[in-house]
Amino acid sequence: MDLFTANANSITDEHVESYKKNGFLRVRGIITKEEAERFRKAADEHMATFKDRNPDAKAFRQYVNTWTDSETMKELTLHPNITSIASRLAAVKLRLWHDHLLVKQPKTSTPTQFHQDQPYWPHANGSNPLSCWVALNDVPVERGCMTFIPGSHGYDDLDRQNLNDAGSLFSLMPDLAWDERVTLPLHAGDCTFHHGRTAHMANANVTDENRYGVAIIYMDATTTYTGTNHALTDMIKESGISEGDTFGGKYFPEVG
Ligand SMILES: O=C(O)CCC(=O)C(=O)O
Repeated sequence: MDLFTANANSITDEHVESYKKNGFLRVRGIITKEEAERFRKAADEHMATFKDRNPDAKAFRQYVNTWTDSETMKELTLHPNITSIASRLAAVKLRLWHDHLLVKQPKTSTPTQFHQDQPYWPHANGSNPLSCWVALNDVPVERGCMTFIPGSHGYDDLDRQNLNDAGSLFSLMPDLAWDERVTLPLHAGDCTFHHGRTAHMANANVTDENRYGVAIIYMDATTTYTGTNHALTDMIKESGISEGDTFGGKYFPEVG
């Protein structure tokens, strides 16, 4: 079921129940098309200014924590429509984990294969993390929208899966290969929310335009650092956070 909204006031208990059961929810028009276009332009500037985190990756170009480098992207990452709905869905106090701009380039990008996000994160003591994936241009199936496996957030003990390997998730949990899959195309300004353990993938971009998505990730405010290495290790250390500490400080603000 979709939510048609500009803010958290329109979200009903039914939407929350649907998110809890399936592990994802599509929200139409979480930002306006005009806002999406402004953020898309800021995304282009960002790509022209900053380095791709992993230039050898084939699935997408990735820019982590755009919000700390760009005042415009910060407006998106801390957008009240997004943080308020995230808080309502998670039903716990949240803090920002990080954002990342994910751009699939025309024709050359490969699919982002099925994976769960949470096994990638150096997190303990938080079981309600979620991502908001906002489309900054129209993202039909052919441009690389996301597909989800309903209920897969119930698998909370799987090892990290390889998002470049189509068989990785299913080698760990063969039953999931036979479950329903839900593909959710997005117009510019729409988004999907997904739980940190909901299995998801995105198709290759076979169109002539970039696919612009920004994933904004929130974690329980109680989340502690496991000490494992991550793209954000420098920011974690700079914040004075050591193994076993609760996240906090300027890079990990409470939201909602
Ligand atoms: O944008 C993509 O291709 C994948 C995004 C993703 O895996 C995520 O936001 O968790």
